[in-house]
Amino acid sequence: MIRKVLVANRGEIAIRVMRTCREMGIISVAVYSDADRKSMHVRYADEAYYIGPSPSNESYLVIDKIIAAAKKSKADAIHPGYGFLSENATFSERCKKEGIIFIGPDASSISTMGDKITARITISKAGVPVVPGTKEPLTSEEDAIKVIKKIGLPVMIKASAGGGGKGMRLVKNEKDILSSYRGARSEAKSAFGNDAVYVEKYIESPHHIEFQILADQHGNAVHLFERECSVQRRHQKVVEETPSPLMTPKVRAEMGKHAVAAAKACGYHGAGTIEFIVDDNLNYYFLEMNTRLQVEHPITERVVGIDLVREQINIANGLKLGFKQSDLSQNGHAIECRIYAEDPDNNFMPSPGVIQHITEPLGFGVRHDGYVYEGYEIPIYYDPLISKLIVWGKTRDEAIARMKRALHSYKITGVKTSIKFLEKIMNCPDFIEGNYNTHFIEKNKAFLEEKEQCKGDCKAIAIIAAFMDYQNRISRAQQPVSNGGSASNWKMINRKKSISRF
Ligand code: MV4
Repeated sequence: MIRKVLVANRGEIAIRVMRTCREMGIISVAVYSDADRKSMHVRYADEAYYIGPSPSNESYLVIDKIIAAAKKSKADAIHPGYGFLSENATFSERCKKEGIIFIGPDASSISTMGDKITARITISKAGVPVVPGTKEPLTSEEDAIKVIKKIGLPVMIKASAGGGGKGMRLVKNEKDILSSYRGARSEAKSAFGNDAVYVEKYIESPHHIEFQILADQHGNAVHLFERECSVQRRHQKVVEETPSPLMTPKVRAEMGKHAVAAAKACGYHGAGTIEFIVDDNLNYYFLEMNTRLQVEHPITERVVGIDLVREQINIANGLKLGFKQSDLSQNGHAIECRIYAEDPDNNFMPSPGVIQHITEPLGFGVRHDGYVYEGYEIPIYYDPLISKLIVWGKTRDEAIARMKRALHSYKITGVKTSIKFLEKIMNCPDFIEGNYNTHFIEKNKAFLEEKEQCKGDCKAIAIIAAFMDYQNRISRAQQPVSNGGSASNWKMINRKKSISRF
């Protein structure tokens, strides 16, 4: 049984994994780069090991360094989090070879799903609908023209080694076929070292809906329903919710079955996600599978009532799933907002820097998965995600109201954040009506990018007010405490007040 886990990650996800470890009585081990010496995940862990310079290709991505830290710490398992080595088949294989449990799927599942053409073939054999298109790489320029004309424009040319929007080309006109084919191939070659590309019919205005699955090592698999992830900006998710406003019980059950079939088709075990694109008529097609825990997993945890990291660890321990599909249901509604250190008024430029002040949102139905603290400097080297704000409500309307309340009370100074932008999304009529697809942000650009009226003077006044507040706090903190050793002045004052008031 796993008793010590090395978390090969940083930031909020490293802490999120360690929290569950602590609940399970498992010792947690952090690894950290130069930039992360003062990171919260290092403080939270029971032990921490230095793994090198700040750039991730010299630390968090170096398999040998992670393995060396695992051996030194005598960890018996590694949790990869998301990103970094989480979907690296070589890493999964290496852990196995070293006698360390990889908390995730086998190398073969990762490879099958990592190659998008192989994934399409495997998935469609299992009876899951895939986007109409090719199941082989394009072989030549002539082949590209022939195949694309047969499928019919518009199409997307995609890199087989790609995913998440990298190495994709939308082709609308016949005259653009060759340049798009060449562009996609060379982009794929330089990004992935593999220039295999394939073609899919272009689905106009799709929804991105994904299904969470869990599969044990004994052939049992269930789905934990869907997440609606259509609110995206440049292939970066911004808001996720579950249930999807688009979904019906019938389609949900059908897609869930297909998601489970997809997982079984690649011999999967662990937590995974099947992504679908869905059109307005609820036709759905497999897009890709993510063979890791996802950023947005907490909304599923909240609505289904299952700790996904605990399940990952149990599965890695060789335990059978402790529940059947019929035991699972969706309770209420959950929404996640991703808070980035980015400037929405300046094309979402990353805004690294020192956190001067943070007031985290709290209260009923609110979960805040973060890692920053006052005085912490957000490094330039990694993803600028500061935290994830997750709320629950009995209904979607209640969840939206709660998210607005939580965003309103969330204060961060020192770096620019996406909080104001997220508040605008929560106030956007299309979002409130659940009437949106992957074009939501583009379609509502004017509404979402409207600058605040309060600039100039108002901004100056806000700065003065903040400074006065700061001074006030410092002078209060420095006042000597002297109450003659009896009950505190505060209590006496309040007692008098309360007598006069009530
Ligand atoms: C598509 C598509 C339309 N038709 N494939 C973007 C990310 C990658 N996972 C696949 N993506 C898309 N593939 C076909 N055949 C539209 C997108 C797409 C998209 C998908 C999900 C969420 C946001 C998106 C934004 C633009 C394009």
